[in-house]
This record gives sequence, C-alpha cells and structure tokens, in this order.
Amino acid sequence: MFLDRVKIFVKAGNGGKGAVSFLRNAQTANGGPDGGDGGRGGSIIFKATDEMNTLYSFRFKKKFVAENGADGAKKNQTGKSGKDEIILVPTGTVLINPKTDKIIADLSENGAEFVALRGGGGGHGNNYYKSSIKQAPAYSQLGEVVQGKEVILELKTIADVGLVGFPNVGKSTLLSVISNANPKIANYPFTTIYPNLGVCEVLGESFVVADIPGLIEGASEGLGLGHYFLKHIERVRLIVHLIDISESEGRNIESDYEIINKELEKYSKKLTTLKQIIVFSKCDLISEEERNKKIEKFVKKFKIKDYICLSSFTFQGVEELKKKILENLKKIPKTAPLQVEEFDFDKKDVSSIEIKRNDDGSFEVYGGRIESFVRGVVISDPKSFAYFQTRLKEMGVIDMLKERGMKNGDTVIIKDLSFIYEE
Ligand SMILES: Nc1nc2c(ncn2[C@@H]2O[C@H](COP(=O)(O)OP(=O)(O)OP(=O)(O)O)[C@@H](O)[C@H]2O)c(=O)[nH]1
Ligand SMILES: [Mg+2]
Repeated sequence: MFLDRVKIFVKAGNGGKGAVSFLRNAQTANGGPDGGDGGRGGSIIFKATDEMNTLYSFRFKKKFVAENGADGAKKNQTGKSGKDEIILVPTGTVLINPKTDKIIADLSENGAEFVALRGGGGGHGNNYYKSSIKQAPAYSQLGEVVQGKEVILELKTIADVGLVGFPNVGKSTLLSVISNANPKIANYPFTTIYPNLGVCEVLGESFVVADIPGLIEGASEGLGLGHYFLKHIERVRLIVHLIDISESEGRNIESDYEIINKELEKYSKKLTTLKQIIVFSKCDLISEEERNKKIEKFVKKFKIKDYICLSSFTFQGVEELKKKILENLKKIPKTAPLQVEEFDFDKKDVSSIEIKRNDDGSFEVYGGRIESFVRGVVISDPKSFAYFQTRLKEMGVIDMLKERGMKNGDTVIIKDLSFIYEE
C-alpha cells in the first residue's frame, strides 16, 4: 500500500528537575547549596531524505517521543539533555497542523530539517536560588513539561517532469528507459500503484521524472487511483503526456488526450498552465503510414505543433525526448517550496486551565497555565505555598473548582502536590 498522507503524534521531551543538594565534606560541615539545573528535553526534528520515497514506515509507527532531560544532581551537575528525536521523511513531505489545516513546513530539499517542537527547559537547582538573604534554599524548580501534538505528513513528490497518460500506455516502461528507475511493468492497467521517481541524465545534466499512475476519467473525483497521486504533479514544471498511438485495447488517442487533460484541469487550474510535451507511445506497433495518418488528424484537431513519436522497445524518439525535456526545463524556473502558513506550531500552551475529577473523588488541576505557574513558585517552600494559594484564587482556579462541586475537606491535586481544601 502506498501511503502519502498520515497523521502522527509527536512530543518533545520534558525538562529535568533542578536538584536540591548541599555541599558536605570533611572541610565544610555546612556547605552551600550545590544542586544543579535539570537538563533540557529533546526536540522533535523532521529531516528530509532522498533515501525514502513513501510514508510507508509511518503506517506502523505513529508516535514519536523525544527523550526527557535528566534531573540535576549534586556538585552543581546539570542534568543530561534529552536526545532529540529525528524523524526521517521523504523529500517533498509537507507538514500540516491538523487543528488548523495549515502548512507548518515544506521539506522540499534533501537534508532539510525542521524543528517542530522544542524540548522543555530544565528546572533550576537550589544553587540558583542562593542569595544574600537566602543562603540555604531547600527547594528547586520543576522542569518544563511540554504537551504532545498531532501533525499530518503529506507527501508531494518533488520532480521536474511528470509522466501522465492512461493506464498501460507505457509510462513506467519509458521511465525505466530514460532514467535509473526500475519500476514494475506489465501488460495490464494499474500496474503502478504509487508514483515512481527516476533521475534522467542527458548532455551532462540531470532532472527528476515522476511516473504518475492511475489517471482515468473521473480521477479528480476519486475514480481509479489517480486522485491519490494528482498531488504529486502539483509541483512538476513540465508534463510529458503519453498517448498510445497503437490504440490497443480499444483506446482512442483523441478522447484519451481530452480526458486526461480534463482531469488535470479539474484537479488544479495551475496544471493547465504547464507546458506539455506530447509523446505518441508504442509507435513500433503500427506502420508508419497508419501512424502519420492518425497524427495528422490529431495535431490538426488540437493545434499541436510539437510532438514526438516514441518506442521504448526500439528506442525511437528516446534521445530526442530527453533533449527536448532538458531544453524546456531550462526555460522554466524551479518551483518554490510551499508557503508556510503557520509559524507558531511550537507555541507553548500557557493559557489553559483544566479540571478533572478522579475516581477517588479528588480534583486534579492541570493545563498549560498551571504548568507554567507551578514552575514559577516553589511549592515545597512554606512561604511560597502561601503565595501559591493566593494566586490560585486570583487566577479563578478556586471558583472553577467550586463550580465543579468542590467542598470543604475535598482533596485537590496540582502536579505532585496534593492538599485538602478548607475555606
Ligand atoms: N510494443 C510496445 N510495448 C510497450 C512499449 N512501452 C510499453 N509497452 C508495453 O505496454 C505495457 C504497459 O506498460 P507500462 O509501462 O507498465 O504502462 P504504464 O503506463 O506504466 O501502466 P500503468 O502503470 O498501469 O499506469 C507493458 O506490457 C509494456 O511492455 C513500447 O514502446 N512498445
Ligand atoms: Mg506503470
């Protein structure tokens, strides 16, 4: 199965907790605080590679979690940073935020990297809180907790040239003849079930050709396989349109040509603006006389000036086609990557406050606003705890809890702190 759109879950690593520690050795009975900071969590990084050409591997693995940062330690040792999670994707993969349907990155070049989610920051160790007033702080800061997110990967093949035409007209055979690709070829329609890419070399230069399979009438509305693959020709700069001149299996060159063009147009108006090179394929199968008669009628009807008669078996027209493609490509600028529509995918949630009721009747408060607030106060310190209570009230958390049915004597859990509510 070919997979060119998949939703996965990604989560960067949380930051490690700062340490609480005091220096003790033979010389210093009461040494100063020496708890180190927590390490930063690993990031989620996408990296494009030409080694892959489908999203197939994501069918089995859909969850990617980067390593958490390690906690700080004594002797001011900073915790080890979490390892980044590098997710390899085929070149041409576009990342989309499923919540907004907007493009967050286009990995259109081999080796391109995109940091989708940054790891959480490490918490400060107690050494950080040492001051002239507070010589022995016995608290540290929690690491930053980051939330996971869903992201859609969509593959939009990067090729200079797209080979289009009805099933069985010889697209894959031609690709195998002009490029290094080795696609499956057989005498039945829909042999190719995903786009093949090949690099074609001519006159010391090269370009990438994609074989776009499965186009038939109605493809743009979901018939055949074509609708899966039309997105792969969105980025080509030139179309090579194959028409089976032998008209085997009841094909008709004129209606074939019209139908394919109509499907391209229905899918995207932009495709109609692309230059097409018309190739009459399998020309070894009919006599020159018959061929000329058909072509004459065809070019007159569609006012076509430029075409090539080609056979992948006798190689007639193959060199001519390669040169013509190169000549045309030189005149057409490279397609730019897709416009990024959303830049703040990695924006941390700092506003949400959620409450859930646990099975044992306790209330649990969580959410981005709580996470960032809790990191700012040291709740294990009694003075800070008083401040913490006041702020909870000011933030409206107490009212929210009451609305959810909290009464005197109920347990409230916030992070690793649990307390009994009393008016
Ligand atoms: N005689 C002749 N047969 C050809 C030529 N090119 C391809 N064929 C044959 O036509 C059949 C279809 O070829 P493919 O290359 O698989 O066709 P396709 O357009 O890729 O077909 P789908 O993948 O089904 O869309 C195979 O049996 C090929 O051997 C040619 O130039 N001459
Ligand atoms: Mg094929």
